[in-house]
Amino acid sequence: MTTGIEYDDFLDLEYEPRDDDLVCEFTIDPADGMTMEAAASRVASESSNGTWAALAVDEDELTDLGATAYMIGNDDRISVAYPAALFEAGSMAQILSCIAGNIMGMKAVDSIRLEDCYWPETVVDGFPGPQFGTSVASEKLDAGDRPVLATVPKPKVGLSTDAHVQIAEDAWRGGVDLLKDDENLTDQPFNPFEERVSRSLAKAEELTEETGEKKDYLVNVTAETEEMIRRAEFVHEHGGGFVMVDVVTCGWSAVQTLREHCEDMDLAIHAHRAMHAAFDRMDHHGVSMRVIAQVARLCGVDHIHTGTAGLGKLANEDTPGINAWLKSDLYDCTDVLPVASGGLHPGVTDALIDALGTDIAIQAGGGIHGHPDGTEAGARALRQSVEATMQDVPLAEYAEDHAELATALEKWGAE
Ligand code: CAP
Ligand code: MG
Repeated sequence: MTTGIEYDDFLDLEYEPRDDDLVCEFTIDPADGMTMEAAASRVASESSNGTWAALAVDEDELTDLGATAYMIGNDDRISVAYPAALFEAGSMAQILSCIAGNIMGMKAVDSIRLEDCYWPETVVDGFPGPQFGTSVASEKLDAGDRPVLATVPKPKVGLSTDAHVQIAEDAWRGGVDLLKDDENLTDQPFNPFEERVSRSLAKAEELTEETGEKKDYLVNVTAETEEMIRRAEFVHEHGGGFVMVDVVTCGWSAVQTLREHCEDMDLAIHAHRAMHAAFDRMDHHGVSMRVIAQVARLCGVDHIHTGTAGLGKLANEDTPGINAWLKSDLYDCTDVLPVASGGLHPGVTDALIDALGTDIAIQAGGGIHGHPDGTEAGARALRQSVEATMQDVPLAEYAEDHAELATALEKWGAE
């Protein structure tokens, strides 16, 4: 017997999602003349197994993989439930082609934003998740209960390898745990990858010995996938414990492949997110940072940049607290270490920790290397600002007998 599948078939306000449905919450703005219901059913249809034409299909041949728009709530929110069987196990590319694919450009909506997802066990099981997550603070570093501190040499590109390694040495000696490559520093002739990595990691070992605190390096391995794996192996062979990857620009499938290789090498993955704002900056269209963080977590990153709670230089979605990002009613990613970065300096540390807690990494480039007395003093100032905050002492008071912090506060002020 044949039957027709039409847009209306994808709306059922009585439907109760099953435990193994993948549920997506979207904000939509229906096109002129389109009701919320009509737009919602089109979203569910086009992101699962419907299309614009009513299809006559043989019921015996049809596996029902249709999604159901089952809730139309306040604030233009709709909820859509997708049967887990719609998805290929372990393929983030395939999942996103469904739930954040063609529907982003369909004429039935003037705008549409994927805000949050519930990822059922059956889908989660296809992915590795983080290998270390927040445990890097004590398992791979000696940060203990305080935030992990990282720094990215500036200028972000153009420094010679000599200058890069010198900055690393100064920053580690001053008290940061991690050196980090900038996103546009990979393997350029002025600072080639292998020389930079081997020399910096050798220096990290020296400084670990000298300071008695584990020093390591977030090495940017971002590249074409096979080359990226080769670079990760190079990091491992030279004693590094971390790699950094720009997850949006290099793509989720590449991140998944990297994660697989990192398992064997015990490498933690630091996720930088350049280009995320192309998806999440507009509050009415695209994909929220929350969903990007969920996707990154499933693919297996250990750290992810999540913004600065409004204290830094970059426009972020509202970040009132880490839970708002990494834990929603639908999904919990709090085993991933959130990284606050972008325009940070010692004067905002107390406000930052107040907003985000201590289970974070604080990454500062300009806020360390722009210190009037140089990188080592800048690193000391950042570390002192963390000590003050951990001891509940106001920054200005702590600065009275901590000269580097005093100079930083004078230069950049405090929150
Ligand atoms: C910060 C940074 C980071 C951004 C990423 C930069 O430098 O190195 O890439 O913070 O942003 O290149 O701007 P500064 P986000 O510390 O000198 O500002 O964490 O929001 O993805
Ligand atoms: Mg950067």
